[in-house]
Amino acid sequence: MSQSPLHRQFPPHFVWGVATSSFQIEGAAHADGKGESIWDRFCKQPGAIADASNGDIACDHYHRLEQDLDLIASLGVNAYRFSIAWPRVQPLGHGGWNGKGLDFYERLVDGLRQRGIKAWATLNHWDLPQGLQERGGWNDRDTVHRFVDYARHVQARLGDRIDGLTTHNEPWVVATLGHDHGNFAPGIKSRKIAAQVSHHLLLSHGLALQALRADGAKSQLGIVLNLSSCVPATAMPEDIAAAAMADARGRRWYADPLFKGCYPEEVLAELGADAPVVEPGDMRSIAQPMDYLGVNFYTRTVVSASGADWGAKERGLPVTDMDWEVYPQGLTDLLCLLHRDYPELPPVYVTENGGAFRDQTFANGRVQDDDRIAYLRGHIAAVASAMQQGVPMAGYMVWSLMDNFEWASGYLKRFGIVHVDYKTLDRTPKASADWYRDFLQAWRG
Ligand code: IFM
Repeated sequence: MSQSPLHRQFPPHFVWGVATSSFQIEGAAHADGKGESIWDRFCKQPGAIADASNGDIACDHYHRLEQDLDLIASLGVNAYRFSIAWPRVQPLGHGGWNGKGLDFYERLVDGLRQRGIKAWATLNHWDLPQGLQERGGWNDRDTVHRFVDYARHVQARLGDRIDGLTTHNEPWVVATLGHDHGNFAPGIKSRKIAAQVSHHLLLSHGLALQALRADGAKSQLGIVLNLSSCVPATAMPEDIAAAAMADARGRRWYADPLFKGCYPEEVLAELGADAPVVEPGDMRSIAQPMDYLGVNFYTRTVVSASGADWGAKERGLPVTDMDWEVYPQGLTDLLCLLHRDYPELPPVYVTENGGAFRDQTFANGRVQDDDRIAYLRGHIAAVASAMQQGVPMAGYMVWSLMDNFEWASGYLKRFGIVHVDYKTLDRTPKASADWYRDFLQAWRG
C-alpha cells in the first residue's frame, strides 16, 4: 500500500513549532532587576557543569529578541515554545514584582503575534528563584502557593496573548535529577525530598489551573512531561517486571495523578517511608481537566532486572551525542500507550523532540547536519503513525530553535537547528532548519 508523502499526513490545523527555555538562551542574568535563580547558583559549584560555564550570556537572546523573532518567522513555524524566567518577573519568588521582566515577555509575545506565530509559554522550566530555594524550594509546601501567585500574575498581564500556557516542564527532571541524583540544580541528593518535590510540583500545577480558570483563562492550559517508552531487555519475566517498574516510576508517577487522581501503588510501596506527605484533597486538586498534554520525547529506555547497562551502542544502534538511542518507533509506542491507559487523554503535543549531534561545520559556515534531519523526519513520521492509530495528536515542536546551554553539559552538546557561534553569538541556520522550513512549506501547500 502506498503511503502519502509525510507532510500530507498532517491536518491543516496542526501546530508546528520550535522550542527553547529561558535559562538556556536568554543570558542577561543580572539585567533589569532579574533575581538569582537556582541554576545561576548551581553553575557556581565547582564541577557541576561539564565545561564550567553558566547562563550569564548564553545565546544573549534577551538583547537579540527582534533578530531571533525574525529567525523563528523565517522557519515558517506557526508556534514558538519558550519559558518565562520566574526570577525575572519576581526576583525573590515572593514579595515584589519586577515590571521590566514582564515587559520583556510582553515584547516577545507581541512580536510573535505580529508575525502570526502562536505563543506557547512555560511558567517553570527549572529556573526557580534562589530566594525561594532559601526557604526550602519545592520541598516546602509554601512554594506551591507562591507558584500559583506567579502564574496568576503572568496571566493577568499576558494571558490574552498566550495560546498555550504550561505550568511545569518535565517535573521528573526537577524532582529526580535536582533532588535525588543531585546533578541538576539545586543539587540535593535525597529520595525522600525528591518524592515530596514531585508531589508539590503536581499540586502546584493543579492549583494553578484552578486559579487561572477562576481568573478567566483564555489560553489552553496543560503540563509537559518527559516520557520514554520502557522496554524489557529480554523476554525473561524479571526483565519484563523491571521494565514495568521503570515505566511506573517515570511515566505513571506523573500521568496517573494527573489523569486518574492517584499515585501508582507499586511505587508508593517501593518508596515506603520516603513516600510524599499528601494532604486530604491534594489528589483531587492535581487531577484537573487539562486542555492538552505536552510530551517531550528523545529516546526509549531498555531495562534489565540486573541493572546491566543495555546501552544502544552495545546493541549496535545509532545514538546521538548524548548517547541516547535513536528509535522513532518508541515515540509511536509511547503515544499509543498513553492513549490506551488514559481514555480521557486531551489533545497531545510533542512539545520537545530533537537530537544533539556533532555537527559537521564547513569553512563557509554551513552545518550539514544530516543525522539531525534523519532524526526529525523519523520522529515526525512516528507522530503521523500514532495519529493514524487514533491518538489525538495536535502539534510537534523541535528542540531546539538554536544551540544553547545544555544544563550540566554546558555548551558542549548542540541541539539547535540553528548554529550559534558562542564567540560572536552569530546565528546560522543548519541544513536541518532548511529541511524543516521546506517540509512546512510543502505542508502548507
Ligand atoms: O535541553 C533540554 C530541555 O531543557 C528539557 N528537555 C530535554 C532537553 C535536552 O536535554
